[in-house]
Parts: sequence; C-alpha cells; structure tokens
Amino acid sequence: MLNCFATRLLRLSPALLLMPLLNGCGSNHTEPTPAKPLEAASDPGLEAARLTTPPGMVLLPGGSFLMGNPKIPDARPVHKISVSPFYIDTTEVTNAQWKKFVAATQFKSFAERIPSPEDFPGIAPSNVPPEMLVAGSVVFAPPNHPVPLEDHLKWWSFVAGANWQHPSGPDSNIDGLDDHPVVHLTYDDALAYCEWAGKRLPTEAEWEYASRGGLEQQSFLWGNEKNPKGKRLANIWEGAFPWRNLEIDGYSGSSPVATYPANPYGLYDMAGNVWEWTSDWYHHNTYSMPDRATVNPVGASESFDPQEPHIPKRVTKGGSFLCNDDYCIRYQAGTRGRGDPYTGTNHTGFRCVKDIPKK
Ligand SMILES: [Ca+2]
Ligand SMILES: [Ca+2]
Repeated sequence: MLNCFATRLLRLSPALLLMPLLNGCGSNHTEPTPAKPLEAASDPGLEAARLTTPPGMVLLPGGSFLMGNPKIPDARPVHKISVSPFYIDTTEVTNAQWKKFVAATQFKSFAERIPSPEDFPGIAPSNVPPEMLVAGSVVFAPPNHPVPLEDHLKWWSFVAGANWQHPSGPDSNIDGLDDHPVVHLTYDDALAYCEWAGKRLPTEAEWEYASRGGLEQQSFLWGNEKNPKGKRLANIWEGAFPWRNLEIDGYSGSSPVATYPANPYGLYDMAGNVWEWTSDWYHHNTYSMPDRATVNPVGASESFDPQEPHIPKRVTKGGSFLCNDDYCIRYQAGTRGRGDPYTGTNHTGFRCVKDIPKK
C-alpha cells in the first residue's frame, strides 16, 4: 500500500529537509577510549555468534557509549546509552546486492511505481493533478552558480523516471556502479530488502554506537581532526555548496563502498557517501524526553519535525556526499538527519543489522 501523503507534498513542493542548515565545526572533547572490536568473546554464546557471523557483517559486542552531539540542537543532551550485541553490514547496501534482491523477488521500489489517485490521502481522487501520477524520485540537480542556501529547491528536483537503476533520471544508468550504494529507495524499500535478507534496519542508537567504533565523543568518527595529515577519510562535499565541488576526496557523487578507511569496528562509510535509514521515528526532542530509554532505545513513539510538522519522518544517519561545513555538518559524529519515509533521493541508502540468534 502506497502511503503517498508525504509524496503528495513532495510532488507539490519538494519539501526535503534532508540537508538542514547547520554551521560550526567540531571542538575538542574528551580523550578517546580505546576501541575494542570483538575479536574474541569470553562469553561462550557470544563467541559462538562471532564464529557464525554472516558474510559481509561484523558482530559488535554491545555496551555503553555517549550518544549525541552537544553542538547540535536536536542531538543533545549527550547521554549514556547501552545496546546489546548485534551484527551489522560492513558497508552500505550496494547496487549489486540490490540487483540480487530484485532478481529473487521482482521487487518494485516506490520510485518505480506509478501512483494511482487513491494513493493520495487527503485529496479527492478526481482532484489529483495528472502531473503527480508519475513514477520518479528526487535528484540533486545543482546550479552552476552560487545560490542562497535557504532554498533547497535550487538544487533538488523531482525527476520522472529517476530510480535506483537511473539515479540521475531516465537517461542515466548504473553501468559500472555495482559497488556503489543503491539509492532512491524509501524507508519501506530498505525494510523490504533487510527482511528478505533475514535482517532488519538498525535503530538510531545501534547505528550511532556502531559508527563511533569505540571512540568517545570525538568530532569526527576518526578523531578530532577533520583531515589528519591532509587525508580525506570520508566522501563529503568540498568546495562551495551546491554549485562547485572540488572533489578533493575523489568523488562528486557517490563512491564505491569501502573506498575510505573503515572505523575501528571494521565499518565503512559511516560518515558520508550516502545517508542511511534507521528504524527510529524522528523527533527533535528525542534525547531530552523524560521517558527516553537508556538501554536499547527505539526512538520516539511518534515523529515531530518542527520545520515540517505535517510530515512524519524517520531518522537518517551519517550524512552524504553532499555534506559540507558551510551547509550540513551532519556527517560528523553523533549527529542526526531525518527523511520523509516515502521519499527516496540519490544521496540516501541504507545498511542492515541482524539480531544474534537466540539459543
Ligand atoms: Ca566528495
Ligand atoms: Ca554512509
């Protein structure tokens, strides 16, 4: 069942808010604690789980960490959270992996389906404009000159025919991009893949715990220096957003997964490349809610984004190849994004997690 309420709004006015304006860079925090990836477990059950880790995943041992970012209004206060052990994909799901899923299931992603007038709750079917009844997705289409950063419609467009196989529109393709992250998928699309694979989407807490790799409250996932020894450690945007990308990190768009170094837990692209869906509803006050769980939190019971209160959203994490210090610093550690679950874009993907089988 298509829930096109948000898509309806998008098609009328692409209200994305996937790149919120946030200025300011990281400052120093506490010294990192040594990372402790699970190389062996004293617990016999956990050790058995480690020895049967599914291909392409790692077993994270679980534990406590400081979640959040004191500089980001919706990511504070920083608070202690504990998560249980779980498996997580080492990379974003790739085009090659998605192709296998489609071959096995003939799954049609949201962007590949033509909506019907009945798919637009709140509008009488006879009043749905024909231009809304097209399959497509939202594509980054930058201008070639500076534009005010307040108006994201200057660089986002709904493109008929854009989908995971045609990331920039019907004339584009993914030839040679098998190892790039699959994009243009909605939350439900991502969920369908994970369930087919016997997995699930991560909670926001699991994702952040995994992203930090055992480092405590660092500005970046790799430490407090953005480019240590001049090295680029994530695929983000470098240059004047959104019109001039200097590609110092080698890519203006997505990069093959695992192009940049893994974090201490062996996970790639937890900062940048593409945003990643999590299972939590987005609420701007999640972290300060009195009933916020401190063990395995699953997020707010309902969504609220004060900038678009009429659109329920899911939390996204990690930022993308469009993040930069002038406009969106949400590739940095402990930050949060949010997305309309029924809107795919060419800079949002996902990875899955898996529970440890119970004995
Ligand atoms: Ca880049
Ligand atoms: Ca990513």
